[in-house]
Amino acid sequence: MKGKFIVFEGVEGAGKTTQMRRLLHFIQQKQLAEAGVVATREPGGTKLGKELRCLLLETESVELVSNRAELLMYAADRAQHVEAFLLPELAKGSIVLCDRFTDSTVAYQGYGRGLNLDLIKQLNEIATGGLQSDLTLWLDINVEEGLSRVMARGKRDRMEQADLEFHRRVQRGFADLAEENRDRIFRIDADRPEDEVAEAIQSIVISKLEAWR
Ligand code: T5A
Repeated sequence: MKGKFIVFEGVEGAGKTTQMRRLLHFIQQKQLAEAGVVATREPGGTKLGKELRCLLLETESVELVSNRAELLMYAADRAQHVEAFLLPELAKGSIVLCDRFTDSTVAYQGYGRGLNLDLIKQLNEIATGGLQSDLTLWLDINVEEGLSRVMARGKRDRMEQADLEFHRRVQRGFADLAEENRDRIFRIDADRPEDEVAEAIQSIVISKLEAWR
């Protein structure tokens, strides 16, 4: 089996990081990945990406980041991530788990910020060179519930501080993407206890891994 690319998507506080970590351990424990499994994220999956992540998410930027500058910074992070990390890992045959990818740009910069969706699709194509996920797990949660989890954790970053209507538009973006890409995007009800969400994800991943063999 050649490498497989599994992406976690969803609004703030949906549980992506928590569930990606759990899936990583599950795949390792059950020895489901012959050539290994790795976890990464966007923004921030490379050295350059870490620098961009700080610039994108810090709340005390030297100046207001414009919507188009923000879009291009996420694209630059992705282009570097694809070339320096994702493609080499997939070429080795690894299962690559990734916290956010192209659908986040459509949802946040397209639906959230209101930038042109066709332009974003073209930019995603340039940044990825055509790389798409084999499976995207959309952790679907009520926006208010997700934000309240984030708030309970403490300090919020620049994106998390955006108003509620912004996050609702982002949520609509993920819902539309799931509708348009039924073969690739699987919806998970993330408004449940952590263990239940983990079991739902494991069962989808196991059946996908069998189908890919
Ligand atoms: N972005 C990103 C764009 O705008 N465009 C892009 O193209 C890309 C790639 C990334 C930001 O960048 C934006 C989107 C984001 O705003 P980030 O810090 O990576 O920043 O943001 P998130 O990915 O949203 O990370 P969060 O940590 O905010 O959310 P997660 O990862 O979904 O949630 P997680 O797992 O950290 O859990 C949050 C809290 O909830 C608890 C956890 O313990 C934690 O405290 N929790 C649960 N509580 C109850 N029940 C459950 N089932 C729970 N699961 C987790």
